[in-house]
Amino acid sequence: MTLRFGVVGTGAIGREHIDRITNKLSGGKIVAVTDVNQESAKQTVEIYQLDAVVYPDDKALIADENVDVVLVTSWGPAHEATVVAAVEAGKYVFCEKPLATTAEGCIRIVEAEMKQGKKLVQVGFMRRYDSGYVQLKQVIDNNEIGAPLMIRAAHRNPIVGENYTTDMAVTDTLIHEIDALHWLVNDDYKSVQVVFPRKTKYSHDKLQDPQLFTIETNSGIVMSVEVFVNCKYGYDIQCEVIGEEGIVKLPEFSSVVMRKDEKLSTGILNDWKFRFMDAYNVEIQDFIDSITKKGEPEGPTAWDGYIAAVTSDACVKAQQTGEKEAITLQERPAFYNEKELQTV
Ligand code: NAI
Ligand code: ISE
Repeated sequence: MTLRFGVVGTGAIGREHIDRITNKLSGGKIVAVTDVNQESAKQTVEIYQLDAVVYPDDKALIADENVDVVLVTSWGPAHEATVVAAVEAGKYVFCEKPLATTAEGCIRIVEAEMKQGKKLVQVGFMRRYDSGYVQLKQVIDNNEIGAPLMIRAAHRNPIVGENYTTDMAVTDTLIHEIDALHWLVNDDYKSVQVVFPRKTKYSHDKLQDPQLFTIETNSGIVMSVEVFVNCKYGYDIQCEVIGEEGIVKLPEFSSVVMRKDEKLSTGILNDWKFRFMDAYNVEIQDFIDSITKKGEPEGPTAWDGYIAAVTSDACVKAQQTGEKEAITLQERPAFYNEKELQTV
């Protein structure tokens, strides 16, 4: 069986996913595309030599009976409407982060999905498929370092554009840690506080950079997460979990070690595309395989999208108030209890 994908949004990551589904993975095929920029949609069909219909909008694409899965890679604010419409039409959905830009929007998706009586939606939190994070999770789940007490993490991008603002450090960037860290320790968040250190000269008026988030979980684990998006030197993701019996750290991305000019050096990547290339491949292959074999996606759920949205709102509020802000989730519906927080 081949899953037939319709893609909404043919920008950077939309094209990356089209390329991997078409040329790298198995069991999926792109049969339809759309973009508010119709030229981009048409170009994408040409570049990847797709046998796909170009639709004027997401509604027309969702209505195509040849589309089994809607791949949502448009801008964040457009996600909710597309996901709700696709779920109501009974289609599977793979949605890039954020699932929706508000917690209320995520709840609307959750309700639409529960009405269909089965899981249809997976959110693109690819860190859960990165081999380093998977190893960290195994160590924690096997109780090898005892109870986790603290986490030190960093999300560093070499540079961001002029349109990247202070809140985007949360909604665009920290959101990956927000998802990955509660999944790692299997605990929900309780509160967050933000500190702004001295600002780098490479930032601009509308961006406080770097930022330091202190996030506490219900069991009392304290996580210190740095977001620094003009760090200059590369794309660098760090995570260290300090437990009662030991410490475990995300492996460095593997790279050759060079001896040259009286120096010993290893490269650092400069883009998320390269750092998480394998994770994106595993993530989408797993999405295809679990639907094909089990009839449901098994990765991060719409409820995980909701947790991320609530936490992200609290983090943005904490940026504004400087105070410790509560992170309060609704009760998890039983629908999302089964097979929750999956590993690969
Ligand atoms: P982009 O700006 O390169 O592409 C977005 C495309 O969506 C554009 O071509 C735009 O014209 C189109 N679009 C916007 N609204 C639309 C609508 N209502 N209907 C149809 N098309 C629409 O952005 P990029 O970087 O590809 O990001 C897309 C999404 O993927 C964002 O939500 C972003 O946060 C997420 N993302 C996730 C990453 C990850 O690591 N998981 C990495 C990069 C992006
Ligand atoms: C981007 O949208 C992503 O999702 C990347 O994974 C992240 O590292 C980057 O900061 C975001 O802008």
